[in-house]
Amino acid sequence: MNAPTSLAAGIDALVLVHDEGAVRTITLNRPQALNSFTVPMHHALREALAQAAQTPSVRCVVLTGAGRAFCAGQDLAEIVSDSSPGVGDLVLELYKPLALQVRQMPVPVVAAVNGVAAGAGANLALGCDIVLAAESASFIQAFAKIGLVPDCGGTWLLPRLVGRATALGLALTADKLSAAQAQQMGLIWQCVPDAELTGAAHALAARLATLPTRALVATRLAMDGAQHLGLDAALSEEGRLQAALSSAHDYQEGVAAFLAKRAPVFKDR
Ligand code: T3D
Repeated sequence: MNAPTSLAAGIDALVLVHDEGAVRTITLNRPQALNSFTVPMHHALREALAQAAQTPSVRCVVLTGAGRAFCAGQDLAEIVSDSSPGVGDLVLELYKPLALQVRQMPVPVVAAVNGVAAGAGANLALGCDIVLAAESASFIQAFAKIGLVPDCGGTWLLPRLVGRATALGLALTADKLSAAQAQQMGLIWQCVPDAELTGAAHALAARLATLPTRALVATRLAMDGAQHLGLDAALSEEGRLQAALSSAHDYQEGVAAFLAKRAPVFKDR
């Protein structure tokens, strides 16, 4: 893979963007502070995600961190500075829209967790569609240590990923969880050897990029939406989605390719 290229003047040091084929890799880039979030880094990441969403050639995004960490959550030095907007405003005005933006991306998002993911950094990763982590990576719901509740979607995500008992265990103890433990409890998709993380994440993303993007994203949205529905309503929603998807190119192509015993070429986004 080539060296990442910067996104744009003004925000270039904080988030790096690199395209390889249809896969866009977005790298959080404040390694000196373990890629913890400042207000400018929030803006840079949100802009990078928006640009990926608007670029038709991008069919999958990989989110990772520079250096030895994925992301250590909120920059705690910034929060105590005079210019900080305050904790409540930060969460509502920055973490909430970021978590929603990831969940509403029009392409799959793969987290490649290269090192420690703490606080909002952990929940940013866990909000992605598929989470791969290096063996040496770890996940910490660090909020309890500083007197906060899990944010960036943590209260919603954790019980859904691992159930109430484990979610509360993770959140109340703020214990460090290894990537292997995270995989074992179903918090993440896969833990891989450190040296293989970048290659594995890119191979997975490249594979997702060849699949019917619109159906993949509809699957994520349907599963999220079904959390609020009874079985009857979820079944109806599945029918509505299949009706909409089956009139699109990719369904016609998938069926035609199967019948012709050839590889499909999907293009809807
Ligand atoms: O505004 C709000 O607070 C609301 C929003 C909340 C969202 C949240 O994310 S709350 C949770 C915030 N994050 C944390 O509490 C995690 C704090 N960091 C740590 O507990 C540890 O750094 C780690 C467990 C993540 C890693 O430990 P270790 O031993 O590998 O590294 P280290 O030595 O602690 O950190 C290395 C450097 O990164 C160090 O700087 P230095 O001394 O080399 O100049 C450290 O201060 C800096 N760093 C790490 N995390 C943060 C940070 N600087 C600012 N903010 C951080 N979150």
